Amino acid sequence: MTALLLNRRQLLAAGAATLAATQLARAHNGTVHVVIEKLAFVPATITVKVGETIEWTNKYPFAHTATVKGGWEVMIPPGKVATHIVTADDTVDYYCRFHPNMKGKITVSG
Ligand SMILES: [Cu+2]
Repeated sequence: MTALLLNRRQLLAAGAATLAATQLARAHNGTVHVVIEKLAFVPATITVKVGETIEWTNKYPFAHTATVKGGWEVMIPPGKVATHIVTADDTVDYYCRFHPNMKGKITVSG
């Protein structure tokens, strides 16, 4: 049983390494900019490619987040920029944990 679990872990680790290498190969340093304006993500809907960077700029004196339910979360402090590197499974809806009416949508293409 333990050995089986270990093997599964090793398999998962190998898979993750392969995925990381694939993403690295496909990365093309593109950056997609989203600005937080008046409690909204602008633009609210973006289309991105695997390996690109999404960069949120928060010009306001409130902290915001880009939160994917059951997934990742990026904290965007006041006056700061925060980033997330796009992975293949990032076709998601996201919102701000502090202001749930702030909503955005990411579509991964290609
Ligand atoms: Cu917010």
